[in-house]
This record gives sequence, structure tokens and C-alpha cells, in this order.
Amino acid sequence: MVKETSRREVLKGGAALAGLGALGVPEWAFPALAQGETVVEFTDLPEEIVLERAADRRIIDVRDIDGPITPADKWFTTQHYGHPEIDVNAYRLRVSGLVDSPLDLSMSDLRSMPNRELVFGFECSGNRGPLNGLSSNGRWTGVSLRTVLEQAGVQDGAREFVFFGADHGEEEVEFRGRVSTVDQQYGRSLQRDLALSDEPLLAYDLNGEALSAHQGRPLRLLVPGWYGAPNVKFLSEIHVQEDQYLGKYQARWYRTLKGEMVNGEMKWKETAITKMRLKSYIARVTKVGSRHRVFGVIMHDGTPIQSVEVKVDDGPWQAATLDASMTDQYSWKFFTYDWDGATPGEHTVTSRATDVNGYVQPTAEDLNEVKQTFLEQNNQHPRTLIIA
Ligand SMILES: Nc1nc2c(c(=O)[nH]1)N[C@H]1C(S)=C(S)[C@@H](COP(=O)(O)O)O[C@H]1N2
Ligand SMILES: [Mo]
Repeated sequence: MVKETSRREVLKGGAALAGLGALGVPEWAFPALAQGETVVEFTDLPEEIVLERAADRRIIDVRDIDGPITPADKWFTTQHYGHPEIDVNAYRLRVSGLVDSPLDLSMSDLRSMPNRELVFGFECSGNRGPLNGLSSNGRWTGVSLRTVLEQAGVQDGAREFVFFGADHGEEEVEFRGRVSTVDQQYGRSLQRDLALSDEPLLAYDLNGEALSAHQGRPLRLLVPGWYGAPNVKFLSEIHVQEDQYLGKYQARWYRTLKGEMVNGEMKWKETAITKMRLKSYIARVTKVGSRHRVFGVIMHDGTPIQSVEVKVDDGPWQAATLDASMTDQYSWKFFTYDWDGATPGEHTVTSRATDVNGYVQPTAEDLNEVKQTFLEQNNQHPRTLIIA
């Protein structure tokens, strides 16, 4: 009754998955697993899982995660205007605006500056269950933003640091019913304190190799702990200014409508996409002999994790185990929960994480009371499966 399918067939998707679902026992082996360990497939997956929807869009198959670092050729990827043509030898990073000495830095200039490594995993702010495939974790190398800014000499009046990608396109921008078509460059900004802190990195390598076009060749900004949108790829210019930057991807596109209680009254406001909101998601459930194991991932802003718990159906929350080897602050984190005595039939498994500040990953119901728009969807996501 149990049909095993190779991973390739599974990823090709539709037919195999639907066929297995129809058997009622969607279960198969992944090469990444221990001998005899098989995946119990979720019943909440779409009929067809397309990992590469376009040449420049890719999600990861979270069922297939086999180590803390996502290989560069599997890293999730997305952007608004495709991959700009950049001749890496002719490339220059421009630093302009309120600086004492404007800069034009080649990749060899940047690579000869002091470098550092950063293990950092992030998700797109639009990432959501059940797939959660717009998330990955990497080992990045680059130069601290601060090192470059110090070389340029930031002036006192500088408040806002704008990061422009080389990518752009024609966009319609609507204002009170009037539409203008203008050329938009991908741009995001950081405020002074963060820009001049030790945190942001101008990264040129991922997992020890030069960035591919997918991850922003030849240079990208990384803001540890933040969502994907601020991590500007194909970085071409840093412009330092006094005024707030209100470009499309800063001021309009990446906004969340949130409610907050202020003096006993709910105040609704649009907020910027910045730090990742604590999320755990269940990536797979496996079976070894008669035992089941739930494996999941935590995405977070670097605040240490206090606990992660799993519940089966409407049962009590049970402590899951964090992978103690994942000590890099901004890495994603793995957890497992050994599910003993799983009974045959349909079940839901749900996880929730709590950080040391006491923030508890909300239920979808609670989240939707304080959030209207769809970004930052960090709610608990119950997964459904059938135990044979
Ligand atoms: N230049 C540029 N940078 C960009 C974007 C873009 O469209 N252009 N998209 C952002 C968004 S929304 C995300 S989620 C991440 C994705 O990064 P990745 O492709 O390395 O996973 O890139 C960010 N940086
Ligand atoms: Mo994104």
C-alpha cells in the first residue's frame, strides 16, 4: 500500500503527488534522510509544487532541507525587474551625497577592504504557509557598510542612507486617481544609526563563492535580522541625504497595515518592512519504524529563542528541541519534536516559537486582529497529514 517515489518525481509534482494523495498514504523516501526514514506527506500541499516559476524566481522545497546552509544553487530568489546586465570588471559602487569624499569603488577595491562573514537566513516578507519556500540560510562574506561609509566620511546632516539597485523598470504610480508612468529603480533606505552600526554588510560571496545573478551579483546589502526586501541586490549606489527616502519600494510597496493599542485605543497605521517577525514552520514529518518526527524551521530577527513547542490536533503544547549546534545569531534555527504514539488517521501538527522577550508566535486569528495586509504573515500554521 505504501508507494515510494523518487524525489525527482515528487518535485516534478502534480501527478505523482495527486496519485499518492488518492492512495491515502502519501509517503516516500528522500535521499537526505536516514536509512529507513520516510517522509509522511502533508495533505495540505497544492496539487503541483513548482520550484522555479520563472528563470529568476525560485522557492526551496522545505521538505528537502538537509543542512543549516542552503546551497547557492537552491537559495530562494525573487525580484521585481529580473537580473540587470552588469559587467563585473567595469562595475563601480558609487557613494554620493552628504559625504566628504564621494567614492567609486571597483569589486577589487571592495574585496581588498577588511572583510567579515555573516551567517544569515531570511525570508521574503510575503512568505507564508503551507510551503514557506521563500526562505533560506547562507554564509555570506563582504565588507561592513560602516567601513565603506567611514572611507567616504559621512557628514553631520546625513540622516538617510539610500541603497539603489542597478535594476529598474517602467511603473505606474497612482496618486488620488491620477496615474503617472515613471522609471523606477529598486531602492531602499536605512536610518543613520543602523547604517553606521556594525550590523549591515555589503556582501559579495555566498557560501564561499561569488554571488550569482540570483543573489545580486556582484554586491548586495544585507541587514541582519530583517526581511528580504531591504537586502538590496545588484547594489549600484549608496546615496546619503537628509530627507526621508520615499521611493516606491520603500514607501508604498513594502508596507503592512497594523493596529496597535495606544492608551486603550486601537490605532491603525502603515508600517515599514524591517525586522523579521518571529515565525516557526513545520517543514516535514518523517517516520522511522513506528516513531514519527516533526522537523521545523524558525525565522527570527536575531532575538534569542526561548522555546519552541509542537501540538498534535487540539492536544497540549509540548516542548520541541532546538538544534543546539546553530549558534549564529542571525541563522535560521531548526527544531525537532519526537511524536510518540501517533494514531492512524488524519492529524494536524502545529508549532509555535517564543523569544526571550516573551513574544509568542501568534495564531492566524490573533494576528488578523492586528494586521490587515498580507505581508509579515508569521502566524502559527497547522499542517495536516495522514498517519497510516
Ligand atoms: N535590487 C533589488 N534588490 C532586491 C529586490 C529587487 O527587486 N531588486 N527584491 C527584494 C526582495 S522583495 C527579496 S525577498 C529579496 C530576495 O533575495 P534573494 O533573491 O537573494 O533570495 O531581494 C530583495 N532585494
Ligand atoms: Mo520579498
